[in-house]
Amino acid sequence: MRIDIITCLPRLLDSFFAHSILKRAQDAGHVAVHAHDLRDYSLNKQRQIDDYAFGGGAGMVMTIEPIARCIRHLQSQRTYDAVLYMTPDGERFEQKMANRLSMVQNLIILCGHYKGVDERVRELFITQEISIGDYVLSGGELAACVVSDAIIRLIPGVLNDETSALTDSFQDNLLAPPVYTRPADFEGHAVPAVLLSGHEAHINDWRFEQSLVRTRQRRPDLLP
Ligand code: 6GU
Repeated sequence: MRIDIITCLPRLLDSFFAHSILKRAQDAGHVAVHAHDLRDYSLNKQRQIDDYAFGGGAGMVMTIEPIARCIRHLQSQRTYDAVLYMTPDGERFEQKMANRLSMVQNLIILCGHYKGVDERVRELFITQEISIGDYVLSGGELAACVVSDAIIRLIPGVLNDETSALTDSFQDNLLAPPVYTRPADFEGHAVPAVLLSGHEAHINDWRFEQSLVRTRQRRPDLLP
């Protein structure tokens, strides 16, 4: 998979992709992430990428030309399966969407800033608008990182058995069960005995039951 992220703050993305699973996924060739500085596509001497809103009002609007030039440049190199725009008024990002996006080949993610992008960008270039929740971030970069992370870890081969995505919360619309490691007793607080029993069927039953309990308590909206 290839992910091209269009942003006016490319350096903001660097450290996020330079560690842990996301770094290993890139090193192993499962995914290539490229950040593109929108200002490089401005024809303006000041490398300007925003302007005052027609009709007045506070806040700058990101202009269409640099975005169009960047997206068209990328699209001249390869075919993209989706062009995502990160925006608080987009469709809410959920695991189902991550699963679907993890199967595509080439992805563009456009990060918004200021009062957003000229509406014509959305009409002409964007195939899907995504929000990561009902709160407002200063820019789409963090949201692009969130979406990329959720997608990349689902690419076959990125996770090993130990980190398998199959046992994640939400993968079966249930929250994950509690987990424990050594010591078996911490200051009188013992690990549930069933986990030390070595009885795999009992352990699986217990985990499923705990998933149900946890989901009922914390996220009853996930249950049918
Ligand atoms: Cl995708 N962008 C911004 N700026 N704020 C958000 C968001 C995205 N999703 C939730 N809040």
